[in-house]
Amino acid sequence: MQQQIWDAAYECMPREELEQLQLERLQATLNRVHKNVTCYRNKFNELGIDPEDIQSLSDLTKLPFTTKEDLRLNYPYGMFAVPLREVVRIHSSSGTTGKPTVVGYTKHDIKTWSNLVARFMTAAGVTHDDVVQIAFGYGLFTGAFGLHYGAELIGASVIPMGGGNTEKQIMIMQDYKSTVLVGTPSYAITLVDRMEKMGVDPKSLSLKVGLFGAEPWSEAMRREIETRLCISATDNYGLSEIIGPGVGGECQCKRGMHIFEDAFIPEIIDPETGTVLPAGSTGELVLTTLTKEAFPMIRYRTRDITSLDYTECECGRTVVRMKKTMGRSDDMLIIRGVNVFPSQIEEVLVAIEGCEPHYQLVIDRKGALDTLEVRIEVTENIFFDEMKMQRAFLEKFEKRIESVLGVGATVKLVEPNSIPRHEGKAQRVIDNRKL
Ligand code: DLL
Repeated sequence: MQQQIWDAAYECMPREELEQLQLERLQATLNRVHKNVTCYRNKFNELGIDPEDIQSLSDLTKLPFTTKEDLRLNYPYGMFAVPLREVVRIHSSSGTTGKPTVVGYTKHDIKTWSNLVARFMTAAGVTHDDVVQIAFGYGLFTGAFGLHYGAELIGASVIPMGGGNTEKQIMIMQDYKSTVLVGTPSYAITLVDRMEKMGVDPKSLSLKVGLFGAEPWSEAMRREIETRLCISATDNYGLSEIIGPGVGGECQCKRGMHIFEDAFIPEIIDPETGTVLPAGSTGELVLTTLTKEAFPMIRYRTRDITSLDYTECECGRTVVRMKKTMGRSDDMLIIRGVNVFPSQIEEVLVAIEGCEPHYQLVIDRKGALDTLEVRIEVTENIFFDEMKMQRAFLEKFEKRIESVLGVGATVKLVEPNSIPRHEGKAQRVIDNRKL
């Protein structure tokens, strides 16, 4: 498949050359963090590691992991590798509990970031002829600014719409002839639901591509978005601690998200033991940054569960692809001894007419027994249906959920839009057992 490539020199680099570049950049990064970041210096010293000891990429495993806890302990600026006067931007992660993590960018980091985002936007099919509507919230969250910079660098026309305001989004989409929609996949569903209610035919719009990310979504949800919105829907991945969006994204082959390996080294570890797993295994993604100045991260544990595919992609890019993430290792729930990923519910929901892929799991403990309640947003028709119909609907659900998850659950139907969203991301789990 003939596809545009933004930065072919890096995206299509032969692996041997790429690994040499990674090693040089890794060594430079290690020298800088050892010199400028007390947390890293202390950790390296404790293990008796000197940056000089890292002579090959396989030596990476000698280095300690960095976790969210390290960032919390060094709140707010303790992990910065440059003086604050060189930092031109501060963002913060969207966690819902405790202190947020604070991340910084130098002028050069903003350039790097824009370039990385331009790469995955180009891979998804965005060009300078496009009109890009950004439906992420502008603010401390990295989503809107990141995509905004990438689209501007490509030379597209950017509409900085921001999050929410669904009817206005639709009006702008119609009047300004937006061709690209950027946001969370769950917001794409909210938009298309509202369009249906307003009698707006998605075919009458100019939209052709959707760039969705910031939360897990299944292939079934992709199919639903693509058919209902009549667009090509692509996935992109990132996290504030690493750079925000721009770690990776799908090309038009949609067989995994290309990780830009000249800027990041990905590893997959066993989340229980920390051991690096062989290529192709599923485990927790660990990332090391190679080009960041203000906020370098060494072996950061993302908690996201995925696997890496090093085979060459049809698009011509040689960089590795990560699979859609299954969920987070810290989201994995053990309910009555069974491992449950909240995202498993989504596949069930998308297959049943009348419900939205918006759900929440509430776990409690009654005596020694864990209980699971699954709250599901349903369309208004079903919500206001007769009790008898609702009962039949609920029973169907409970059966399917039990067969997919392997544990029984009580299903509760809730009104559209009643599950809280944080930065547009739905809050999927409430675990009352920990309280
Ligand atoms: O969500 C950065 C971002 C913005 C990525 C816009 C893509 C688009 P945080 O708020 O720090 O940063 O949240 C990072 O969100 O560790 C994943 O658990 C989850 N996440 C991000 N992208 C995806 C994705 C931004 N495509 C956390 N699929 C990450 C699944 C995702 N989960």
